[in-house]
Amino acid sequence: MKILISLQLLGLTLLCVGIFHCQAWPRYTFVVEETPYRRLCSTKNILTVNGQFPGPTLYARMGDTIIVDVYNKGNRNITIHWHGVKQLRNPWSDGPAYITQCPIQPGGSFTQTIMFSSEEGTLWWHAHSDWDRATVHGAIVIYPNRGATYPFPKPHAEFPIILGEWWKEDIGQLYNETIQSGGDPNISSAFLINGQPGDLYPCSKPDTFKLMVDYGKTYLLRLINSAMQEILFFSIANHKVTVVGSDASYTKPFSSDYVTISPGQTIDLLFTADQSPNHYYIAAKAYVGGAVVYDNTTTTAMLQYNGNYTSTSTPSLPNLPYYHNDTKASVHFTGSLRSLADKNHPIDVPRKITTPLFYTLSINTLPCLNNSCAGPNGTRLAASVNNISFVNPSIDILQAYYYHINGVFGTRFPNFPPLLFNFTAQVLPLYLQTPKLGTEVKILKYNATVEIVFQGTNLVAGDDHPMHIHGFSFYVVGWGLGNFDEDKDPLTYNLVDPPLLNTIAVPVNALQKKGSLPTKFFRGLPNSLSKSVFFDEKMLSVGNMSWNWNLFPTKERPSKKVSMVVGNVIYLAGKLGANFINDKNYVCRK
Ligand SMILES: [Cu+2]
Repeated sequence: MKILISLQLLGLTLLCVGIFHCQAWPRYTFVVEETPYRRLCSTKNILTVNGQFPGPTLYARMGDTIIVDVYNKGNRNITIHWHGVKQLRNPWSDGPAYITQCPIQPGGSFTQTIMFSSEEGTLWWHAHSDWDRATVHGAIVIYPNRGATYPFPKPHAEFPIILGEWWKEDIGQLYNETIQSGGDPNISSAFLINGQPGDLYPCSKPDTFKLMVDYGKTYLLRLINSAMQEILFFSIANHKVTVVGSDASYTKPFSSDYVTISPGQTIDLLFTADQSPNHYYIAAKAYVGGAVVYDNTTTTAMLQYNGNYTSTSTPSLPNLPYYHNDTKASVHFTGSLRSLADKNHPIDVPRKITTPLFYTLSINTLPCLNNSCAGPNGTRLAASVNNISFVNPSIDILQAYYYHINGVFGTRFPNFPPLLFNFTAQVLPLYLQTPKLGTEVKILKYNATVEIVFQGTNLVAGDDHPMHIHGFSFYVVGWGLGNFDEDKDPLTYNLVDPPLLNTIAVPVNALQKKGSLPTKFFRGLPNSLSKSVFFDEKMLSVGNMSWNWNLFPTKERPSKKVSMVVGNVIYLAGKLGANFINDKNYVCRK
C-alpha cells in the first residue's frame, strides 16, 4: 500500500509516494497589495501581486502541480483564478468568487493548488472578483514534459506579451460607479503591452516595452489578452507571425500579418527577425463589431534588433486592420485556427452528442426606479443566456452544491431559449428586452457529451461576445451568420481538426443590414476523463456586455471516497463586467 505524506520543507512541498519517490512541488507566494504606479502622467494606487504589474509569471511542465499561497493585504475582497487550467478533481482551488469560493477578505489568505494535466503552452492567472483582474494578472507558461519537445523548431528565446487596459481612475471606484449608474463603464484611457502604453500616449515614451532580438533568430511570443472589455488586433511592423498554439493547445502553424485575440485568450506566435536591423513597432488596438463606444487608442512596444546600425528616426507602425469594426479581418483570423492533430497531439472530437444545448446571448435592460439609470431610456443594462440574468448567490455555489445547502441555486436552467423569436431581426419588440433574474444551474449526467450552439441576439445592441469555459477546453466546430439552421449548419462542422480552445468570441454579424447575428457551435467535452458536470449561467451585466459562465462537476465515481468534489469548475468570463448586485450585499459563510 502506498503511503502519502505531504511535507512543507524549505519552500517546497514534497509529495512522497512510498519512501523512495518524492516529488517537489514548486511553491509561489502571491501577496496582493496596493502599489503606486505612474502611467499617462499621473500616479495612482493599483492592486498588484508582489508589487508587480503585470504580475509574476508562473512556470510549470505539462502535468505538474504547483502551489500558490495567496495573501490578501489589499483593502477589498479578492480571489485568484487559473484561467484555462483543467484542475481535474480540484475545483476548490479554481478561484471564481461566489462560484467556487467565498472571496479572500482583507488580511486573509488561501493556499491554492494548481493541477495541470493536458495543458501545454500558455495560460494566465487573474483576479476573479469585481474588476480587479484589470491589474491583478500574469502569465502561466507550461513547457512540454521532460524529454518532450515543442512541435516546432526550438525558438532562440521566448517572451510573454500581455495586452492590457488602463483606466486613469481607480478600478474599484470605476466598478462601483458603474454598478450605481446601471450604464456602460467609462471607456479605458489606454491599452498596454506588458504594462506600458507606448510611444503614442503622453508621458509614456521612455518606458515603452522593448523586445531585443538578434538578426536571423526565431522567437516565441506568448500573447495574452488581459483587457477587460476589448477584442484586440495585434501586429508587428514588417514581420509576419506564425501561429502555433492557442489556449495551451497546439495549432497547425499558419502565417499571418496580424492576430485577433479575445479577452482571456492566449495565442502562441513564432516570428523570425529577418528584416534589416532597425526598430519596428509592435502595436495593438481594439476590434469592436457592435455600435458601442470604445477606446480607439493604439498601444505600442518596440522590436529592436541588436547590433550596430542607425535606426530610422520614426519607425513604421504595423498594418493593423484599418477599421476598428473590421469583422471580416477578425473572423478570418479566428476561423483559420486548426488543431495540430498530429501523431503526438491527437484529438478526439465527440461524434455522438448526448446533450444538445442552444443558448441565446442577449443584452438586456432592467427597470430602474424613476427611470434614473444610465442605460437606454433610464434603464439598467443587463445580460442573459436563455433569458436568465444571473443573480449572485449568498454563498458560493460549489459549497452549496457539495454540502446540499438548499435555497442557494435552482436546477432549472433551460436547454433551449424559453422564447422563440427571430433572434437577429433588426427591430425587436421592447418587451423581449427584460430578462428573468435567477441563480439557475443545468445539471449534466456523468459522461455527457455536450454540443452548445451560441446564438447572438439583436436585443438592445448586437455585439461580439467573448465566451470562456472554466476548467474545460472545447472544440469549436463551426460558426456562421444569422439564425442557426439546425438542418444546414451541422453539415458544415469541422470534425477533423477543429481548434481546442477555452475562450472564443461569438462574433457580431458583419452583415448587419441583413439583420443577422452569428452563431458559434461548440462540441463536446473533449477530455478523456469524462465528467459529470452541471452548468451555472452567470450573466453579469453593466457595460456593453459581460459574461460569466460556470460548469461544476458532480461526483465522479461516487463510490470512491474522496475528500473533495471531483472534477472541474468552468467559467465563461468574456467581457467580464460588474454584477448588477453589489458585492457588499453578499454574506459569505466563513
Ligand atoms: Cu476560467
